[in-house]
Amino acid sequence: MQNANLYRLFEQRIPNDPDAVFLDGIDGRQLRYSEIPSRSGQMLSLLQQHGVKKGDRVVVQVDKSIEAVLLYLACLRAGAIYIPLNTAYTPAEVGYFLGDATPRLFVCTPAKKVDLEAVAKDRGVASVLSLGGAADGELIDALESQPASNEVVQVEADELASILYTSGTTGRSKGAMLSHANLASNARVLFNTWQWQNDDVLLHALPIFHVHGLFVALHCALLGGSRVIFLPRYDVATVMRKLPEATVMMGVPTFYTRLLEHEEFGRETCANMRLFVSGSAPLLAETHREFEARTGHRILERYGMTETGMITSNPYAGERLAGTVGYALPGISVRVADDYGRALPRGEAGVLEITGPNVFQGYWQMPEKTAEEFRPDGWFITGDIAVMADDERVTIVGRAKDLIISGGFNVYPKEIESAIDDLPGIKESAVIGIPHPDFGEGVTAVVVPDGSTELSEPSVIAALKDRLARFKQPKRVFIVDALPRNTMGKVQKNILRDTYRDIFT
Ligand code: MLC
Ligand code: AMP
Repeated sequence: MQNANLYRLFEQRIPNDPDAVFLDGIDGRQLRYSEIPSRSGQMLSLLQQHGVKKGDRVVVQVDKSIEAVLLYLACLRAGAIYIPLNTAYTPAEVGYFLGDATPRLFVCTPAKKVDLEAVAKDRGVASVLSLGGAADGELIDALESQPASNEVVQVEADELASILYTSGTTGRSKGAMLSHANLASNARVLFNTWQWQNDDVLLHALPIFHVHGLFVALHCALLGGSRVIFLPRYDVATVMRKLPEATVMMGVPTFYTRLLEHEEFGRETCANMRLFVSGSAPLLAETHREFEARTGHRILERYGMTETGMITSNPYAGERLAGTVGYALPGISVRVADDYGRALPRGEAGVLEITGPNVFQGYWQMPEKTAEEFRPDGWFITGDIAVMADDERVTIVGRAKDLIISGGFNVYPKEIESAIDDLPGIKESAVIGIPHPDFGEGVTAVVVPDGSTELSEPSVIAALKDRLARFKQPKRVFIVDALPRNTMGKVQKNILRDTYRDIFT
């Protein structure tokens, strides 16, 4: 029987050249392709020593490092389910994920080990190990003495490779279950659509706890046997310095607006570049145009989400149209539908729905939530509002879901409102996204006091510090007497967005 393990696909693509570099860190550390089987095999032995078996969850909140990628590959090989968490999450937030995922093993950074071990113990997690971005921690110490296992556990196509948590409109995060086949199909389709070349060099500055940096970027590189310039984070000066060595970069729109702000950025920096890809948030048409004027490159915008991986892409060879997200990727079907899942005529705005081999297996232990997001005919409801042109080109024009995207990170207003409403002195709150020159949208809270204590903008922000990850915290807080409501009593967020529209510009 064929083994559908995604690792098998990567293994087949390891270049023959024993010196070919996979991950090339700026700290001088490297991982060669020829080392992947043995190094991930050592990691696999370590996982097995900690009792990790097929189907077990492994939750990981670590800085970006070569070892973090090996840990991902080892989980695939073990048939375990890899669950990466945003490094910005507070211990309170991590506690929720540990309780929900009930992992066999939790891996965290050395600096947070003491705090997080207590959280993990509370949630009944058996093993906790530390791994640092500078390749320190218990996991590194233990790794060197491990024999390299050569096992690649047999899995079926629909068995789970990963769970990625994505917040929900109710404020509770949901774990999107992704199978080996989901990930493999999307990797293949992107590799082909973007015409990946043998000598491509990928500049990787994205975090590796989300679809974009972990799956889209790394999977394309693994299929191409490509060198990856592996930056610990996005820092515009380092990106400027390394871009001339690269041929491909993938980023959120903030990556591109920050480059454009850099005076020296221009044609020379991009002399070797073949492809710039943008996604995770809308790229302004004016950014697209300004980028082309400065560099001669038309950024290729694509659209996707955690539950599905990539859905549409502007064409590699055809016209990359600013403000649009292109066409459904091969093998994926999209429709713009009304509230009942009936396809609307071309040119009309409606909810984008999709089917395809990339669509996830449902939310972890939330069958009702899963059922709510699918039509009876099996199409997944993205919650994005789109228009389809006569030639089937898709433009995202809005969101049916109450969601803010800040610098490519999703923030669900409901979760922030609940945290604010729990603070003393607050009667109610409304959280909105306001246009922000750097982050695209800036999280903004409008708060009504209950009069029991003195409230101020800094006091509200300070009170949220330990409750919410930094990127979710409001950049501005406004104290008002009452929120605008319609006759049904619903808060009119559009009025608030209008009132505060210029605060960041
Ligand atoms: C950091 N901060 C943010 C933030 N990132 N605040 C709001 N939104 C963000 N995205 C906080 C910092 O903690 C800091 O707080 C302050 O804002 C300024 O930080 P900075 O130094 O300017 O931020 P930086 O570290 O440079 O990070 C910005 C960024 C980063 C844009 C480079 O957020 C990033 O890498 N984003 C990529 C997200 C991503 O990969 N998304 C893909 C999701 S997958 P303080 O208090 O210290 O001042 C997906 C599906 C798909 O959506 O289609 O791809
Ligand atoms: P996430 O849940 O983090 O995977 O975020 C997915 C959401 O990001 C989508 O549902 C869209 O709202 C948004 N998104 C991703 N790519 C784009 C894009 N190119 N243009 C507009 N929105 C996008």
